[in-house]
Amino acid sequence: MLHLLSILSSVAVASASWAGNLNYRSPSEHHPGLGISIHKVAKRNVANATAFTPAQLNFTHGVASGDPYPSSVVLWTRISPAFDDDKSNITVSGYVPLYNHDTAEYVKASSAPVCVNYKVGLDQNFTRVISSGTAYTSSDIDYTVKVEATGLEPFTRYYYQFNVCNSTNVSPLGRTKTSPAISDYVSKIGLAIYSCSNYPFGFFNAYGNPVRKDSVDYVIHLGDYIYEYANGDYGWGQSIDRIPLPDRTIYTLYDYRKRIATYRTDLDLLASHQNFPWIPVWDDHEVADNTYRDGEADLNNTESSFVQDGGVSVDQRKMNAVRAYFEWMPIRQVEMDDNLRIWRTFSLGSLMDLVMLDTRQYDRSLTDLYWNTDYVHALANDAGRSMMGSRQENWFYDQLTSSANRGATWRVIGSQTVFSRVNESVAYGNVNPLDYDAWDGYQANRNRTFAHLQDNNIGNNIVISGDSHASWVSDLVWLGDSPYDEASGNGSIGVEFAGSAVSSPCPYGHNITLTSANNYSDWLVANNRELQWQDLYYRGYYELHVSNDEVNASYFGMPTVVTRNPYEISLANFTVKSGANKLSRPVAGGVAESGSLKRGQISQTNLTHDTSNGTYFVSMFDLEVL
Ligand SMILES: *[C@@H]1O[C@H](CO)[C@@H](O)[C@H](O)[C@H]1NC(C)=O
Ligand SMILES: *[C@@H]1O[C@H](CO)[C@@H](O)[C@H](O)[C@H]1NC(C)=O
Ligand SMILES: *[C@@H]1O[C@H](CO)[C@@H](O)[C@H](O)[C@H]1NC(C)=O
Ligand SMILES: *[C@@H]1O[C@H](CO)[C@@H](O)[C@H](O)[C@H]1NC(C)=O
Ligand SMILES: *[C@@H]1O[C@H](CO)[C@@H](O)[C@H](O)[C@H]1NC(C)=O
Ligand SMILES: *[C@@H]1O[C@H](CO)[C@@H](O)[C@H](O)[C@H]1NC(C)=O
Ligand SMILES: *[C@@H]1O[C@H](CO)[C@@H](O)[C@H](O)[C@H]1NC(C)=O
Ligand SMILES: *[C@@H]1O[C@H](CO)[C@@H](O)[C@H](O)[C@H]1NC(C)=O
Ligand SMILES: *[C@@H]1O[C@H](CO)[C@@H](O)[C@H](O)[C@H]1NC(C)=O
Ligand SMILES: *[C@@H]1O[C@H](CO)[C@@H](O)[C@H](O)[C@H]1NC(C)=O
Ligand SMILES: *[C@@H]1O[C@H](CO)[C@@H](O)[C@H](O)[C@H]1NC(C)=O
Ligand SMILES: CC(=O)N[C@H]1CO[C@H](CO)[C@@H](O)[C@@H]1O
Repeated sequence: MLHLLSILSSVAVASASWAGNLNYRSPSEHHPGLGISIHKVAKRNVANATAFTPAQLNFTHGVASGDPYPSSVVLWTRISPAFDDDKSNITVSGYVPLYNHDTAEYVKASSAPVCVNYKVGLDQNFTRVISSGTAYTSSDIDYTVKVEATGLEPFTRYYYQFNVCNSTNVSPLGRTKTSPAISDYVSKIGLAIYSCSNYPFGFFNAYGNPVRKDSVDYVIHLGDYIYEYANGDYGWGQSIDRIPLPDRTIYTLYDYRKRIATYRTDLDLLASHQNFPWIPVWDDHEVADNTYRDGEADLNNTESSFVQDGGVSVDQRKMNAVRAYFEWMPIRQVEMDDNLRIWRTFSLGSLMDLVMLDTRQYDRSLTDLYWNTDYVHALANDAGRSMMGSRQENWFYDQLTSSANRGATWRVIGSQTVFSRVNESVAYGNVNPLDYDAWDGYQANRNRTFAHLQDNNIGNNIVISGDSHASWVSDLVWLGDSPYDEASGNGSIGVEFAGSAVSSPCPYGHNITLTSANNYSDWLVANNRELQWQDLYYRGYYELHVSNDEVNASYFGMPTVVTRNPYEISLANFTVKSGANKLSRPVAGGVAESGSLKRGQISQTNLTHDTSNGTYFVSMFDLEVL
């Protein structure tokens, strides 16, 4: 208590440390309902501080890092007197009820803030501390801590650790890596790319495998990091002892916090956050199913559900979801004044620019809400439709141009949904054969993207996408506009790698057999000219290894996700040569393990590799740390 008062007696120091926790400004500093008044919180805590002893506090959910820049990186942890999440929420008026964990009541009187130090060093022993600082957290932000460690060197591996101020209560040891400086030459960058991790449908083994192999530099998540459903509505958590809490459809701020916190108990997810910096974006399920700018599929939003806050208008449920996401994810707030902005670019040396889009929450035109599919189908080719909104679209095209102008070898574009046209009439029927919630429902936006690349002669484009729970590898082709030869790949202006789900089930049948899945894949590959390989059966992820001469994509399938295990199967490997703008032929070297490969073989050898095998596994951390 004494130390606490002494820290806070220096107003300047204290407010700097409060502001140092980015979550007090999250997601927007300038809108009362979307941010927290640091001044009020600091004052409240000075008046009635009841300090927790270090022994009462736990680092409940490990550590994480993300959004690497050449000289800084975002570090995250949670240090709390309770494992449970905070039940207080922010109302439009700015009133902050505080939850007292002992009496289980909402009270006005405050608990004391928690003070943490963090340090960053080049080795695990912190022989030399390169960056350090102090930050506060409190119930207002669910006891999360998010700081930016600065003064770092480009493309360098660092270790970091938090501790409760003036105590030996330390967090797990984290490892991270800054990005290369914008014009530096880098020979190779490895990325592990994920989407669609659904807790009650399986263990997140896919997250753990690159940790065990130590095979990449950064982790990309293209969204559906959590799902909003009750287990009974979408999940088989009962059978694998993975019930997502709170076990109901989630709406409130507490609900979203608790749901992310539950996911963040998966040991492989924790290991990935602890070992690699993440660059994530959201898709729809971070809020709800099939969201767009103004609504979602399972709730008809009304005007009164929208919170008006300065120039900002956000649906209340979306606001809760966004707030919890910013509290829990190690990401930056690119632009505090633009609510919901998450789209951003990472320049990774002269090698590549990674352009991360938000084709979902920010400013997407009406989507397929299931009762309006015919209508959205009718609109799908309307010139006015956008997945991003004009502000983000203009920014996107500018990013592509400036990336080419600065001479970055590759442009990697992170999209939530599958970009390429996919005729799925084999599953959907002939009336509405496309997925109108994906880019097929927003053809004008896709055309504008193609036109921009084509008109400005911008090559070496790789689209990465998720959302679909299946793997799709295609030449990037403006069908109907450019002549395309599916055998040679001529006429393509890039490649799309769409990845399967970490654990969300196969879209063609939750417990589909391999034979049945591969039969569907055969149909899809036969009826979509630009689609070169497709697999429905395996849950998994892929790695992208980018060098100046070529990009290699390696797809991995999980033999099973109903147990925690370190096994994986190599499904297919692809190469894109610099300047070729298409998949190298023969695609996948002519052989894939599963699915369907155009002009190629399916081997089905089922060679399962153990990623915990000694030659792969270099772990200095105890994965069972929790
Ligand atoms: C913190 O962790 C310790 C040891 O794991 C446990 O005994 C204690 O109950 C935890 N405290 C809280 C507040 O969760
Ligand atoms: C401090 O606690 C006292 C007694 O519980 C209460 O009356 C007062 O309102 C509190 N002050 C603040 C600023 O919360
Ligand atoms: C860290 O310290 C331990 C024990 O003092 C020592 O065995 C280890 O080699 C050191 N590691 C590094 C990277 O300096
Ligand atoms: C805020 O918390 C109260 C009390 O739990 C709850 O009734 C209300 O629905 C919550 N509102 C939001 C927006 O989360
Ligand atoms: C939303 O409104 C549409 C049109 O009135 C209706 O068909 C649909 O069932 C409603 N959905 C929900 C979830 O209430
Ligand atoms: C989808 O494929 C089927 C079978 O090849 C074809 O009959 C149908 O016209 C296609 N639909 C579209 C929109 O391309
Ligand atoms: C998109 O491009 C295709 C191929 O040129 C064309 O058929 C379609 O009408 C275009 N749609 C829009 C909205 O530009
Ligand atoms: C599918 O598999 C899961 C996990 O093993 C199981 O819980 C579920 O009951 C199965 N569903 C069906 C319809 O067989
Ligand atoms: C992919 O490449 C790796 C490394 O060369 C190899 O071990 C693996 O068998 C390949 N997978 C397939 C399906 O060809
Ligand atoms: C692959 O092999 C494992 C172990 O032999 C087996 O359990 C699994 O069913 C096989 N998977 C397929 C898709 O054949
Ligand atoms: C690695 O795998 C090989 C082949 O299965 C096995 O012979 C070897 O013992 C394994 N090594 C370890 C450390 O598990
Ligand atoms: C006695 C002591 O070590 N006090 C320290 C407690 O922590 C704060 C914040 O890190 C330091 O400023 C004090 O020196």
